Amino acid sequence: MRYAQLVIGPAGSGKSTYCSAVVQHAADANKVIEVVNLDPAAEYFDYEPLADVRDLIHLDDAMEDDDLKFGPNGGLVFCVEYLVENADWLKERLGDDDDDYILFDCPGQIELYTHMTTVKRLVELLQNWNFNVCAVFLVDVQFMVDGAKFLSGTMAALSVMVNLELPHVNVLTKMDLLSKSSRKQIDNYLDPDPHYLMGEMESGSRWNEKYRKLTESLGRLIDDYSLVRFYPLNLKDPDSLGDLMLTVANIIQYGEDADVKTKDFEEADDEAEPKDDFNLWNC
Ligand SMILES: Nc1nc2c(ncn2[C@@H]2O[C@H](COP(=O)(O)OP(=O)(O)OP(=O)(O)O)[C@@H](O)[C@H]2O)c(=O)[nH]1
Ligand SMILES: [Mg+2]
Repeated sequence: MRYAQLVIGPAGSGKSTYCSAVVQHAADANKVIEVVNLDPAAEYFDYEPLADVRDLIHLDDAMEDDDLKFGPNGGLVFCVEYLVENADWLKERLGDDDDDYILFDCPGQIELYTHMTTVKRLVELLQNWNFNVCAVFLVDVQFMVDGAKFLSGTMAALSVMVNLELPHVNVLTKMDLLSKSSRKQIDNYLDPDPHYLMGEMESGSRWNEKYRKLTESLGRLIDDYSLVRFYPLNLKDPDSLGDLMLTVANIIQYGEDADVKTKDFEEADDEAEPKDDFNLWNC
């Protein structure tokens, strides 16, 4: 079996930063996790990619082509479709190692995940290549700090879950940026009480006044069926990332039947305790 996280979410939600942090966290535990950059418009990330879609197609190729004449958004969708049409390119770069663990750092265009089918087709390819895939949907917590925004972020997460039909973890990123009072507010949402959310939304916009019952029903639906939960991630706290990695590992069954890959570090001390391969994250 092979293991994969499909790292998705809106623009700037922290996908590439998350991938780097996971690679580092794994390396600290003497494990190897690779990252594939699937963002044809990526300008900066600080991991060394196993494969980079820009070697196949770059957003500029789609925008500067005299026949295609795409703008940035259509161009990005075209690039992802082009990748799926040329899946052999990706397959070759992924190799055929058993038990490897790969993060796919995806573009930040939300419609790719909420209702388009291209990413779903990509996932099916990965599954055909023997990958156990978990979607990790990242949302910047700063856009979730009030009842209406939280509900709207929750609905976006739900659309992605319904569209991709994958095992799925929702993550609130950049928790380190929250003030104490905002953190308290988010804590209230994380253990969702629709009445609390509704209370928050009472005052204010015309939308809330006009569609209060609709909002109330949505809040109750999500709560009654435990449809969407968010995991708060603070990258400044190693335990926070460690706990999330364990959750994902359980979902994709990483480590249950695998000889987990370890780096070929030199043995510094003959007396050192042998490493337990199944103690995935030493956390
Ligand atoms: N303080 C803080 N900043 C973060 C965190 N994660 C990401 N950032 C910052 O947020 C910005 C966007 O992060 P990226 O990792 O590039 O986000 P992305 O989702 O890959 O962005 P796109 O690929 O453009 O959609 C960068 O300036 C990061 O340094 C975090 O956990 N804490
Ligand atoms: Mg990125």
